[in-house]
Amino acid sequence: MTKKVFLNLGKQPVTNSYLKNLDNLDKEYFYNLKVTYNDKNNLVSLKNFVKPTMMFNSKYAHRASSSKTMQSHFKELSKECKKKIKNINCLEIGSNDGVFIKNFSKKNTIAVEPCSNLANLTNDMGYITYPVFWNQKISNKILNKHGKRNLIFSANTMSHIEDLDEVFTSIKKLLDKDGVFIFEDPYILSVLQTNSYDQFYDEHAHLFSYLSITNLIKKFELRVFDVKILNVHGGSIRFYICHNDGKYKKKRSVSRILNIELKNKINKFQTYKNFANKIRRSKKKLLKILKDIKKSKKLIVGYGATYKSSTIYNYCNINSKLIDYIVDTTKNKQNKFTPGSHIKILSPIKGLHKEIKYIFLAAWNFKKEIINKEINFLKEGGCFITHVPYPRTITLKNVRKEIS
Ligand code: DWN
Repeated sequence: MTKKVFLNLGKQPVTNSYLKNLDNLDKEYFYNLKVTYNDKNNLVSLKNFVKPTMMFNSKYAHRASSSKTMQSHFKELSKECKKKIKNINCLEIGSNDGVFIKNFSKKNTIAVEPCSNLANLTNDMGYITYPVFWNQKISNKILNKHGKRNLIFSANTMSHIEDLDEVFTSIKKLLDKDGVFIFEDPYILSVLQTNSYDQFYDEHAHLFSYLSITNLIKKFELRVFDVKILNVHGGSIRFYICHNDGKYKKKRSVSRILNIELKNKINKFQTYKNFANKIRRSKKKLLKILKDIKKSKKLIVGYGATYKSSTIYNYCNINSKLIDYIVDTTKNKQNKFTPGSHIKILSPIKGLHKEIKYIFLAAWNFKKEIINKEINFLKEGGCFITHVPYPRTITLKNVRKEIS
């Protein structure tokens, strides 16, 4: 056995394909979302990959700056990088709306972002941004034009790239002798521990562990010298990578994380099968909560038209009969419909009013930020519904323990 399917999340649409209207639904694209575990390199990946241009294009909706949590997260990291590396010349792969690079000088920073609407944004901000997918061609171009980089950074992008060998081949060439490649993505162990199966969708071609990344980079003579577990996006992992002969000493965090992963058996197929069973139960429980509320004809509003929630809605067959509509602060998602599930997206100003008593926390990864912002909703008798780590309701009575 090498790659084996452990989870089948059914027919799923392209998560970024928000619909302007509900005409021509027969043209909507669907693929089978199945998740595999590879026992040769411990990597968790999708079985069927969606064509990158279908996901990442000039209509890309997600704005990384849309949460305060993420803005301060990247600001903190930029401070850490400035302490660690002298005279930074930075490259960011997948720069979105510039939430990370805006903390660095325009002179020494380069970005690569395949969604041209986002690349236009950071080019307008004064950062050279190449509007292309990351591959050896663009890497060689940067090498010839701008030289080697002593900081290569990427957040929530490595997990989006199907061909990881291509990534590490190019990083090996472009990274300065004592340079650092830092990247962070959702952590498979957090997904297993919190039953957050919605981290599986078209864009997340892979979900990483320390074990899988060390297995993947070995042959490129790269090594992980530090690793951090982060709270953001429901549990992420950040890798600090250098050349095998780079100056960085291996930190204690590395053996600590390895032990945690082995203790949690992330190298055993049975772990993934157990997870899949829990997900089937989670689906039933969530549907029961929503259907019980609907019996009393109350409105249920989704909070955040997240890409993640597309997996929940389509896997659990949730449509506008269960979730009346969704609110989201992102302007270019508003007044559109979610892919596959066809639920209308409104601005919070339009959609959040006194009559609403039930909110499904689709952006559960920002639970603390959202609950703090919407505390009056709870004070007025409102109730949040979440599925992470298990389906339940959050009221004023139990909110403290939820956000502490
Ligand atoms: O990797 C990815 C992550 C980082 O971002 C991508 N593949 C796509 C995207 O995934 P997502 O949509 O699941 O990410 P978020 O960051 O969980 O999305 C949150 C959504 O909720 C945004 O559309 C903004 C919205 N939101 C809101 O309306 N009010 C968020 C907050 C905090 C709020 O207060």
